[in-house]
Formats: sequence, C-alpha cells, structure tokens
Amino acid sequence: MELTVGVTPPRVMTIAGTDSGGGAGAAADLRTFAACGVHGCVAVTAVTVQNTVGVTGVHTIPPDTVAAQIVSVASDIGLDAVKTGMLATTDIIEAIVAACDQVGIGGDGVPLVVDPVAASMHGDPLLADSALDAYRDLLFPRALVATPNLDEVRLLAGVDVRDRDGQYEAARVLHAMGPRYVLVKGGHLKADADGCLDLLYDGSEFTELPGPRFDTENTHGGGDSMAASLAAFLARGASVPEAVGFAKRYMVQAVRRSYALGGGHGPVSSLWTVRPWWAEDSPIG
Ligand code: PXL
Repeated sequence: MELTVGVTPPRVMTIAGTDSGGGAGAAADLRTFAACGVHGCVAVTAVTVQNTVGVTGVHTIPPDTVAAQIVSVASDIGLDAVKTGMLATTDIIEAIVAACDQVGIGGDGVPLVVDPVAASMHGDPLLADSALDAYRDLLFPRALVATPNLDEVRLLAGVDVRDRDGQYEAARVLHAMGPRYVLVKGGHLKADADGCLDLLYDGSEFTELPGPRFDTENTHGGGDSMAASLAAFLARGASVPEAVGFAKRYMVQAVRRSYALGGGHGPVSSLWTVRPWWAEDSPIG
C-alpha cells in the first residue's frame, strides 16, 4: 500500500452568506481560499436568493447555529485566520462575537479580517441598518484588519469620500473605532478614472496600494475575494502589509480576468491561479 503525501495547509474560515448565483459570499471566499492555497471552512450566516441581476430573498440562519459552526470548527480543525462577510443582523453579530471570544478568534488571538458587507453591488441590503453599531462596538475592536469600500465608509464613519484626502480622513475615523489596520478600498472612487488605489493605515503610517482600473461591470464578489485572499495570506504567516500587497496583486489579476454571466454583473475570476488539470502541460497528463 502506498503512503499518502498530503500536507495540511493553513486553515481559514469565512463567516458569510451564500449567493445562489455563485458570484459572491461564501462561494467566492471558498474559491479564493482554494486559489491561495489554504483549507477553507465556512460558517453560514444567511442564504440569499440571488442571480446576477439582484437579490430577491434573504433567509437568516439562527444565531446559535452560526455560533455553533464557529466553535465546532475551531475546537477540532483549528483556524489560522478568519474573515467575516455578510452578517445580516445584530443578533447574528453578537452570537459570532461570543463564539469568537470563546475560542480565541480576534484581538490578540487568531487574526480576524472584518469586511463590513452592507449591500450587494445592485444596492440590495445585506445588513440591517440597526447592526451598524454592532460593527463599530463589537467587531472593529476585535479586528486585525477592516476592509470597507466607500459605501460602507459612508455608513460606518459618516465620511463621504470624493477624493484622496477623503480616503485618508476615512481611514483615520475608522481606525479610531478599534481595528489595528484599516484598508479603505478605492474601487468606488469616481475621481480615480485611471487607477484604483487602496489605502492601508495602522494608526501612524499610511501605505498607498496603487493598481490599474479595468473597464468592466463584472466585479461581483470582488470585495469578498480581496478580504478572503488577505485572510489566506495572513494564515500563511505574512504580516498585514505583506498580506495586503499579495491580496492586491491577486485581485488585479482576478478583475482583469472577470467574466460575463447572466444578464447582470458577472464575477471576478477568483480561481485564476489554478492551472487546469486538463491543460496540455498538466502534471496529470
Ligand atoms: O459582495 C458582497 C456580498 C457578500 N455576501 C453575499 C452577497 C454579496 C453581494 O451580493 O450576496 C452573500
């Protein structure tokens, strides 16, 4: 009998909702984890009825079931990083925070990336308005990195970012809410016609991450994949600035290769790093 040769990769959990169209949420996160070489686990918070045109239904999971998924995985498999996506309600956030405190996720423990998902790119709500306080009071103080886009910045920090100065101001306001690092993503910044600059702030130093802007509407799941790849690189042992740099380079290629799907917004191509086994140069042959 032959010996198996599998090596256990770093373990990463996404706490997120599902998207029946497969573009965003847990599916995007798990694809990204696979592409970035980590073992992906998932605690589902909500099931969305969704295609590329919009979200027509949301069914939330009972908060104690969300918490139980986290505790079950952390106590057996173990986790090297965790990211959050769509969390839907205050009750679910409170249950997640209690579970994370119980098993040592966040703060000085397992690195926690908080992507404060509030709406789909069609503008359909994915978070109760009343849950914004739970992000500010409970999740941000436990986060190693928070990764808001500019719509989320407006909701959470009350800053309407229109230019680079606004991006800097938003980073300062959000950092004061407790995350060790804030990554203010510039994808929605209309003033940047040629580029897409993300801004990292650790409370004393700003790091600009410039990148190209692609002419595409197919960016569904882009924010999820960015935060998931960041969590994956943290799990692989990178520092936050290193992991953010890797994640940015990974995302540039994922957006460059984004594809049309259905009649609405297609997804970014999270699996671009995976070489097809049926390709001519495949090791399977
Ligand atoms: O991309 C944000 C996002 C996260 N999670 C779920 C979503 C979306 C966007 O539509 O549906 C489940």
